[in-house]
Amino acid sequence: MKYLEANFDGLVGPTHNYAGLSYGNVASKNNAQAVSNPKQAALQGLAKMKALADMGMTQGVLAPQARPDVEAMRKLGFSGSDEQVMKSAYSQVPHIYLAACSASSMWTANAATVSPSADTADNKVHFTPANLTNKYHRSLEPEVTGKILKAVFNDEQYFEHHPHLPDNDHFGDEGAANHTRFCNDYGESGVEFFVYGKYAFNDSKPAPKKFPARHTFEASQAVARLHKLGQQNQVYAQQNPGVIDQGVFHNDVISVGNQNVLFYHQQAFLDTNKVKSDILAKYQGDKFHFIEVPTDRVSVNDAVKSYLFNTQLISLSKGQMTIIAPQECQEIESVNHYLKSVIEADNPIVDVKFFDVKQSMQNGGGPACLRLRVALSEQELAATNQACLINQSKYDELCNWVNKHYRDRLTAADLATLEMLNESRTALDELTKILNLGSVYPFQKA
Ligand code: SUG
Repeated sequence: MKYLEANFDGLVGPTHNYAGLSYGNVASKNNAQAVSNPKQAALQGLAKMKALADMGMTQGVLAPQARPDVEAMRKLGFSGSDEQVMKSAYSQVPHIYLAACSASSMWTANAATVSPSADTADNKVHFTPANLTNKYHRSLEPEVTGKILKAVFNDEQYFEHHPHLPDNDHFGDEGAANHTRFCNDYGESGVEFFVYGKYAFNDSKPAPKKFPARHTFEASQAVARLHKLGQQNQVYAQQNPGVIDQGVFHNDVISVGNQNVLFYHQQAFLDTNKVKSDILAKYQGDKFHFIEVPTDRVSVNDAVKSYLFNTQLISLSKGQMTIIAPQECQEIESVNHYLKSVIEADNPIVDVKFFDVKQSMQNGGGPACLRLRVALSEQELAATNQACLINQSKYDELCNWVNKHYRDRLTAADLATLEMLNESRTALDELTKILNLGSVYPFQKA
């Protein structure tokens, strides 16, 4: 049977804005209060999806969350009509109100951890939405993320959906941003590589000092248990706390893997030699390539600015991989130079393609943040909600939908208006029909 890797990108929501919500994420902090362009952001994302579909990849789309999240403000004690709740929350606690308006669900690498059926004891594809407890604005996502995933992968014969882990820092889980899978063919049993920032139940272990480690070892282990992974399918590695303190808030900002390649920065892991030997001890397949980028070629600072590692490493044919990079990688000399040398070197990476995802990049989200990888068999793909797959007509339909509903300029004050709430709900209600999702948003229950 044929297996493939599908990418499910997050559609940027109509409230996309820059609120400086993510302490430890340098771009988010640096662009706080910039005026955003949600229309351009959504179209940039759709253009990337369409380009990958045109390259022959299976490309899906995940709906955004409903924002502003008025119910979240009610839970904090604001009352009255929707408009009264929005206005009083915005005037009394603007920073908290803006968190409830974030379009951060666009970064679907943080939506969930996914284990393909080739790795799981019951041969089902397992999904666990990430709890994203470390940031309030992101902790509002998992409930609806779970509903959207169930509406996309909606066949119990093939797909197993778990609730998100306990909402507590001890089990901080950032999903696939800290999870990669190595395998020979996508349908063969693989090595799932779980990277965590700290131990929650062991204070004697190293941890970052300045910025938070959002993801714990204990969370990774819990997900592996829920997904019924065999011992041979799991490898764990601690992120280097020193790079978290330099703005590497997820592992996918400092390393990326695919099939028989791990492309990573010299400083990515606490113990690189152990990472290599642990992977090699369990990986079964063609020659494995560790492509280590030395600090004297690309500094951690340039890696964070360019998002060299927040690139998608995709296989377009057997043994030949292409890097999907943000334009910023072309603009930073050391990185552009390095990418040229990687293509020429003896490894599976043969090409690099650059994309303009600047609206997302300014909030710390590169091409890899925008996608959730789901390895599927042909049968599993056939059981997937077909209305969520990108082809020419779905792309056209979604672009028209964006052009009809989205603004091209959005400020913080706009987010506290009833017009914004109504616009967003009207757009998303229509989207659930385009994507055949049923009712996934709390406002649709009313
Ligand atoms: O969680 N930024 C996101 C970026 C997520 C990137 N994802 C991966 N690396 N996989 C975050 O920090 C900023 C929102 C704001 O400041 O308005 C934000 O949430």
